[in-house]
Amino acid sequence: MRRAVLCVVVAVFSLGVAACGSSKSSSAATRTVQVDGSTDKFNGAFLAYFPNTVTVRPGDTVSFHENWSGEPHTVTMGTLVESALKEAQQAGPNGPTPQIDKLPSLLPQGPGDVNQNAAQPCFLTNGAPPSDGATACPKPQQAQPAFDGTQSYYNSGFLPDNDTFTVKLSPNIRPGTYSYYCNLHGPEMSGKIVVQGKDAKIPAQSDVDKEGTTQKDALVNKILPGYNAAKAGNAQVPPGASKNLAGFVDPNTTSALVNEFVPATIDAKVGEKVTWTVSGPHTLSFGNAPAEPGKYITKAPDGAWHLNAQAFMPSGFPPPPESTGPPSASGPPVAPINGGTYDGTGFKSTGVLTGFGPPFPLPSVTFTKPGTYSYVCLIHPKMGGVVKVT
Ligand SMILES: [Cu+2]
Repeated sequence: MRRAVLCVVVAVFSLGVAACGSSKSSSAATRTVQVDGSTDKFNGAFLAYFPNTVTVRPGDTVSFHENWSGEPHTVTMGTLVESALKEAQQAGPNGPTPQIDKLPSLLPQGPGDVNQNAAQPCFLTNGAPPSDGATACPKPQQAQPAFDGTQSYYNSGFLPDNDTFTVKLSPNIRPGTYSYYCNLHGPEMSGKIVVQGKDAKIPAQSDVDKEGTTQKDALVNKILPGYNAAKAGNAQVPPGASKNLAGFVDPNTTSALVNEFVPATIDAKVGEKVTWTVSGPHTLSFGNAPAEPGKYITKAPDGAWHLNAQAFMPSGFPPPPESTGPPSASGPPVAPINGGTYDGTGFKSTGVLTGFGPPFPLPSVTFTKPGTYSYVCLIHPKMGGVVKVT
């Protein structure tokens, strides 16, 4: 009798999901994790999964929902990833990560196309994905297999806007913790699937959502003071840099990027050289662009993903400075890139410039005619600004 009452109580509180007594085991649940995200505080990107840990049971499903910010992501797991992430964690932020380095990355380090071995879905029972970026994994013979925790490589491939990568967990997966990461952004963008026993009670989706929001808000709150200071004209920039910002990154919070030009409107005189400090990866693109902002990766009929190379190449600007390795505090604080003059004719673009520490790229343009010049970043949607020249 007592047991029956308890059964009802449990059923009410868990909406009938939890197992009751020794009756049938729980029915399978789906839990959704957000990939990247947005905030009403600024136009930005989050190199994170929200929440970064999700708890499920064998037979459940984890759905990864992509929120397109212009930063391309994947959800990539498997035993090769597991051991590479463990190594990276032990090595620390600047330590060597040979195992991660051996796994394919969505985009090449320098110029080139999307790497198909990282950008196309790949489900390998054992062995490594092809090392040649032009070669995709063999297509699965059947539908995407359930994830059983023993596959060597299990990769969503590139996730376009609003896409969902659905990971059905095998009923036979062993309880434990399974890690995944974004094969472009590396170990710093990673998350965990915690698999409990098959009769365990797991957090409801509303709790999962709440935790994700809390984690995202924490990132927003860390970056807001610096962003607000920049908006008020008090940007903290290295010596020789400009207070006109193309993007803002807090050095202590690299999982969040502000993708805005600050200030949004720059006033300049004819003949004045206008200079920006680039933080994060951006282009400054004037005139008719070869691609819409954020729409630089497209799928070919054969399933391959391709980069609009023109959108990423400089036009009317010198080539971006060669990267000489990771950002270093001892090097020069800025790298000036003189874009010459512009009178509003034609397409003029810096190409992709990246600043995550010194030397910050410092592109400049001298406007030779009065007018209002709009410009955008071709990587990040809704990242635009105006230079008013009088
Ligand atoms: Cu941008």
